[in-house]
Amino acid sequence: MVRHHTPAGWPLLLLAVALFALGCNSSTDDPDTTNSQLSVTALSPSEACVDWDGTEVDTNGDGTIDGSAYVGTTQVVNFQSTVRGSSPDSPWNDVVLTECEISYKMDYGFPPPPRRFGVQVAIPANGTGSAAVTTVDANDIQPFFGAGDQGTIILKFYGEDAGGHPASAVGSTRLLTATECN
Ligand SMILES: [Ca+2]
Repeated sequence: MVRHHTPAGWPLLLLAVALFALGCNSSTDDPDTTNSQLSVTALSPSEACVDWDGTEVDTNGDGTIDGSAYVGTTQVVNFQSTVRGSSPDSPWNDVVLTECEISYKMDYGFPPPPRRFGVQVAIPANGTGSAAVTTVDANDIQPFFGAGDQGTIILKFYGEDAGGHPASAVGSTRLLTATECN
């Protein structure tokens, strides 16, 4: 069944447009942004070590070493929430981050492609949270990294607060290559 627009719907639409315009005019409090300011306080370990030559392994089980296995790099990312405004500890300012985007800047040479994947990090208002993140994918090691390669990994996190306002956090870590990582 097709519904036709009637004039009765217009006043409500105009009111909605007016309220939206009013909200945009407020320079001190953007209604579309969370009051929780998130910062990445530290990564552990602080640098991403890439074991560029892998570990020699017996891939077919015949007792002789015939290939290399590569292990990705995992780091724990720590977050701190700092809430602005009158009710800093309100649960409405609790944030859940649900997506991580990682990109690479190499000092020399080509970087691996950026990666985007889901995470689940809860950061209470004025509290802290943490998540283990694979900062270097094992599959990227052989094609992109060699001896002496260095760069920077940029981590961007996206989510929203309990009121549905978008929230984000940005961090970075140094990428170093070695033949053995702890
Ligand atoms: Ca190695």
